[in-house]
Amino acid sequence: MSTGFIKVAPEVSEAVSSGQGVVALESTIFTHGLPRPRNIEVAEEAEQIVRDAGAVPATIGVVGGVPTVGLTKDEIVELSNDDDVIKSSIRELAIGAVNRKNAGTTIAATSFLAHRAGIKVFATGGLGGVHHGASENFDESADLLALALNPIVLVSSGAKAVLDVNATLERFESLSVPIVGYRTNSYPGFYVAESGFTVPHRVESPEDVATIYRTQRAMELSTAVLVANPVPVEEQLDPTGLDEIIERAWAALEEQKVSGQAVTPFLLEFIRQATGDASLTANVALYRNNARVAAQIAVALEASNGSK
Ligand code: PSU
Ligand code: MN
Repeated sequence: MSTGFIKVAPEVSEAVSSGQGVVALESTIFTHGLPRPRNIEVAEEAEQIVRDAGAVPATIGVVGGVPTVGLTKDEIVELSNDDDVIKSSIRELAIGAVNRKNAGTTIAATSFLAHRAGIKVFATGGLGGVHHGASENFDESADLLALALNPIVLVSSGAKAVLDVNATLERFESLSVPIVGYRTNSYPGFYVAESGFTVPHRVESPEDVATIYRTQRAMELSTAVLVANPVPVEEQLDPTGLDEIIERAWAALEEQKVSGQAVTPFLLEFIRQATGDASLTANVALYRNNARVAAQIAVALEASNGSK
């Protein structure tokens, strides 16, 4: 199927039209968020987890400038190994028509493309959000506005630890994007189960999420539903010393004058090195867990569709 500007893999378009559960997966996580060769393994494993839970995975990225929903294994490998791969948020999508580059799509771009392809559920690791110092440097991820404009269920483990979590939660409130804790009252802290902030609402099951999503759609709201799913406590990063590492990451960012799209990958990589890969282990663990829960929600959504 082609919608004119995006390419959708046959397996994905068939699953969407026949009412099978489908889960979108982003590609910035493996083009810019994880080191090689782990990135390819994690991308493939996430797809397998979705399949094992009875849904169809649709990894989304840009191949030679073409936004593609449902990357093949070869395309995942190509993007993962491309030294020239760019990071595409929504504003880069049409530029691909000119530069013809491969790109990893962020949560913002992936949400947009998934929704255009009729996919309702999306699993990721950690959300983009408001960076520290945003009142002066205006660094707020495009993920925020995109989640106000693209109705999709997004399963994540909270905003990335390097962000100003309080400001991020305030912005989601302003944008009318609901956040529900998945079997928790705590807003997750990405690498760790708790950020220190609470969520106003909690849900207990994939069916609860499906009901909220369907109700929002019936109301014709354009907003996403954010499902905050914490990393399992036994797999979380040891929080001892984490604050100090994050402080050092910010200092290095300022010293090296990193800005724009490079900020998030820089901070994540700094933390990985400073924790001797422990942050990577936690990142992979939470992503696996999110892929599984997202697939359960996708299946529940289609089951409730069928009974209507
Ligand atoms: N979560 C991760 N690793 C990542 C990202 C999220 O575990 O690499 C990516 C997502 O694609 C997210 C992006 O949309 O970082 C946010 O980047 P920015 O702050 O530049 O908007
Ligand atoms: Mn930014």
